[in-house]
Amino acid sequence: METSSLEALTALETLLSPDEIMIRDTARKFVADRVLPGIAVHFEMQTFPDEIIPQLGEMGWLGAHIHGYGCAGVNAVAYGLLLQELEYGDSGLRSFVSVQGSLAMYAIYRFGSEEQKKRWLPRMAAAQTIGCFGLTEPDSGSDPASLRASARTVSDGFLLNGAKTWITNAPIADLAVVWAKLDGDKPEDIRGFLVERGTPGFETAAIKMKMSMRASHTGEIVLSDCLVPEENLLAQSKGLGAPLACLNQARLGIAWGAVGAAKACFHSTIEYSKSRIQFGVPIASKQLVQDQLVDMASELVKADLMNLHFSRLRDQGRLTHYQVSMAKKNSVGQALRIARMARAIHGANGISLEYPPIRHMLNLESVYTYEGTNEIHSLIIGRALTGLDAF
Ligand code: TGC
Ligand code: FAD
Repeated sequence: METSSLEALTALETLLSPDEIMIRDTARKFVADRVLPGIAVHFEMQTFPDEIIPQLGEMGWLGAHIHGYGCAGVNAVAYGLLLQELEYGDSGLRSFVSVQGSLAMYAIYRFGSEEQKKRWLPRMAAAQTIGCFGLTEPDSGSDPASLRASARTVSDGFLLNGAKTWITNAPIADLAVVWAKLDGDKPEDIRGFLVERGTPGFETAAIKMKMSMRASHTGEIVLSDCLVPEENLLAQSKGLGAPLACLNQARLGIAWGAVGAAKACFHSTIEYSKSRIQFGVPIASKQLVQDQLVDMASELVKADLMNLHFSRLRDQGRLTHYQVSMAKKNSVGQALRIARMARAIHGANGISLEYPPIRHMLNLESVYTYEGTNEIHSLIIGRALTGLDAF
């Protein structure tokens, strides 16, 4: 009987260039060889595979969508395909690459001086400097306009005070992009600052006891009279629009990435349901199981096509931030549904790290919340559709 793989069903390759396919396949092999064999143990032990960080730099995957300054300058589709393959491995790995490239490096690329770009971007692309992006605070999550971190102009620079929490890579970062209000308390006063590890008054601490994103460094940043030199201000960043512009970059990558996590769950479910015998036949021969497989496959095809279309628009400079919200919300919401269905079809084995669904399902709970929660993206799209602010 003729059967079809998910890839054959989507036929995405018919819409990709040879370069895009090459990047995807290279990342796929890397994940199969270097990530999948050990990732479940990392998740269980709550460690990140730090040994692959230099390799991510050697492959040219850090800030891969940035042009110049030692970065690869690939298009939005190739970047998305790369992130999808990485998240097929684990959301923690894609998070590492997103935060380094789409948030920390992009903030410098977009809002930094020529000197700052030349100083930091080549090192960050090569994984010699690890960055993080500090926007969220204990009392300021979905509403970043309310952030309280402050910067005060002093004779030799800026004095930073405040706290950031739930910051990916903070515990290992050499350089933190910190968003704080400069000499005022209004959203328009928000500016980006580069805070180097070792600066007195800059401390980080790891957040433990996570049941999601266990293979990822997550932490807090505390700033206590932290003196940042004048040359470390991202001078072009003014107001809340600056960090939100960085989020536009990362959110599209997350849309692609979440589909990778869901594909890993789907592939495992196809294999498992064909080999698991109950009532004398494979459970895949049951209509209720097939209906779920079809549901999963259809959503994966739709998500790939939406992400591809929106990424082509980005490459043409025509993508809006509410389209980005739609892609993020759709991909992550469907990925989480698919991971939960996959977990259930694996039965009791579905709760074991021997199989990928439970790990992806738990990770996707974070992805559902970060970079704008599922609800916040509804409100962004709703405002675009109606012109009415429901925040
Ligand atoms: P609002 O009045 O809508 O906007 C304020 C100003 O910003 C402009 N703007 C944008 N600019 C660029 N891109 C966007 N997406 C933008 N959205 C808005 C807007 O035009 C305005 O500019 P101006 O010049 O007129 O002042 O602001 P609001 O206060 O009503 O709130 C907007 C809202 C809720 C959409 C926004 O605050 C939001 O997106 N909240 C969610 C917060 C969030 O996503 N945090 C993420 C933290 S980083 C993270 O999670 C990293 S996880 C990484 C990983 O591990 O992978
Ligand atoms: P809240 O904003 O308190 O939201 C709680 C609930 O209320 C949510 O369900 C939300 O949708 C709902 N809600 C809020 N406002 C409304 C409204 N107006 N209408 C309806 N419902 C609403 N942040 C960074 O800055 N940098 C990072 O690198 C980073 N990495 C992260 C890594 C992980 C693993 C996690 C879990 C988070 C990370 N974050 C990071 C933080 C993340 O961006 C925030 O958690 C997110 O923005 C939501 O904020 P909150 O957790 O404070 O939730």
